[in-house]
Amino acid sequence: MSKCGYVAILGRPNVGKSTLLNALVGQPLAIITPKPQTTRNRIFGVSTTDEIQAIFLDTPGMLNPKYRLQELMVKQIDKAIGDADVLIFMVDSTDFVNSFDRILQSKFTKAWKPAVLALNKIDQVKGKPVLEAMEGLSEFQQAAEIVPISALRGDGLDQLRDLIGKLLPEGPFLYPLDVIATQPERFFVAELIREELVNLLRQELPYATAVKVEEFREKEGGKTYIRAIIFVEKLSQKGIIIGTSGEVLKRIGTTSRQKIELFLGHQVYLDLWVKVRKNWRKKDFDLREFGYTA
Ligand SMILES: Nc1nc2c(ncn2[C@@H]2O[C@H](COP(=O)(O)OP(=O)(O)OP(=O)(O)O)[C@@H](O)[C@H]2O)c(=O)[nH]1
Ligand SMILES: [Mg+2]
Repeated sequence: MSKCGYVAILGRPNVGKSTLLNALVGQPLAIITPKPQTTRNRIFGVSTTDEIQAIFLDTPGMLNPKYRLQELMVKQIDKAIGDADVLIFMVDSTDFVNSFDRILQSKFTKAWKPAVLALNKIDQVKGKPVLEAMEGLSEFQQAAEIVPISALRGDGLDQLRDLIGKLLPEGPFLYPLDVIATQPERFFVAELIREELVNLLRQELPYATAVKVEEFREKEGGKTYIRAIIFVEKLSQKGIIIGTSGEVLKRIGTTSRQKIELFLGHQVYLDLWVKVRKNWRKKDFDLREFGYTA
């Protein structure tokens, strides 16, 4: 009998959840940046082997919400916990005290589902700190096991995969063998542009930007035409993103186009615009338009 189910990856911002999703699926589906709060939606990645299909859900980092977008991010976490058959609680071994989230722990306890604790970034710490972290976390008894991993280098991932395979319920596959992603190409295109923005922009600006793909047209035998809009909250932010004589926007356009072409596997004409949408992070109407829903 085959096994199949949903596996939610949860933890504080920046612990490496998206890096793990990409490593487990073997494709760069989720965007990754050195900054916290990069992921804003649930991202589905399917991994199928002979007998086992695991549908991984990357989630936004757990935080104390201060505005509507962050509230929706926490709702994505709750939804993922509700949908999942197996939960992965990810902690950063370089800072396990601060990355072990108590509220998330209580959500795990209430969900009462099989859980694994993934102690990430072990490439950054050697020997003793890992053991200490594991001792410190031994109170997390709900975890079937604590697995030290490096999502970046791939260490411990076979052990993690085996463990998840054991915990998944029996059942038929939900997706065909060759499916890896379940979200539309438009979503990933918008995310790849946002990845460039988060990487390039400083301070608060990454958090004030959203990207919407307005047009996605495949032309016969040629390039795909994509028109995307970067939304910001203030006119001054628009100025920064465009740059003097447009050089910043040009740079964002060039690098994100290259990434999009790699992702889609063909050439793209990227038409990139910047618009102001005042306080969009606080407005349900705008949030819905940009793809952020509960
Ligand atoms: N050294 C090291 N760095 C890692 C590892 N895993 C992730 N990182 C780095 O940690 C940073 C955050 O990684 P993400 O995968 O974006 O983290 P996240 O948990 O998805 O973050 P949010 O989406 O903001 O919640 C990036 O700079 C990664 O390269 C790891 O195993 N070792
Ligand atoms: Mg992420």
